[in-house]
Amino acid sequence: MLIGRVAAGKTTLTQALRGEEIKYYKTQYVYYHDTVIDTPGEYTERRETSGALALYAYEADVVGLVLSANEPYSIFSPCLTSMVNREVIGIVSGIDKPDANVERVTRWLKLAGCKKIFPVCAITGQGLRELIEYLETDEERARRLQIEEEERKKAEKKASKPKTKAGSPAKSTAKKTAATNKTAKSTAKKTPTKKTVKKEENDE
Ligand SMILES: Nc1nc2c(ncn2[C@@H]2O[C@H](COP(=O)(O)OP(=O)(O)O)[C@@H](O)[C@H]2O)c(=O)[nH]1
Ligand SMILES: [Mg+2]
Repeated sequence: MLIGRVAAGKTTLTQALRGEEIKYYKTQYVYYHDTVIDTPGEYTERRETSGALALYAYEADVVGLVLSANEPYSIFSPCLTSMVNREVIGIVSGIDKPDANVERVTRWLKLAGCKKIFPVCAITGQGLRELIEYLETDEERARRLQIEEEERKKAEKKASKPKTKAGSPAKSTAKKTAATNKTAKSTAKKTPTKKTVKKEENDE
């Protein structure tokens, strides 16, 4: 379950983790996807609703505190994780931002009590693999590796196929590029994380 203030990057990260097209969507309520629970930033920010997140946290295996790399301050209070009876990890989002200060945000998440911190960029995909590998179960890992191996073999076979017709190298290159894109997309789609990030919080 992902929690964090408005615009921390929770929904974009949810889309990236699920291999979906990245597009802006304002989170209206708590969304239960198969492997990720996305929450509205207002729930974290507002005292009246932050308590509700503690209840939603019971639905998750892991809670992810999401803090953008360019935040000027942290909304997560020190030792926050001690109030959560689920594992809490830190996620530094938007590490690609020009004014990112990953080191400072990492410190804040550690101060909140997070032992594992994942710096990520949902737009470029940087750091997502580490996060997915950490959250996936053994069964999911085995399935992902199998899919990746199959995709690799397919790509190898395609690359080693002798060209039957002379000419049109541009066309053949274009085809390979499309295949590569498709492969990446399909691998991401078939590689959901199961452990979800769950939240808790509430510093009342
Ligand atoms: N540069 C950059 N922008 C991001 C990243 N993640 C999210 N954003 C942008 O930040 C804005 C808020 O993202 P969103 O996922 O809706 O935040 P949420 O309110 O926490 O769900 C959107 O305009 C996203 O495009 C990232 O990793 N890098
Ligand atoms: Mg959102």
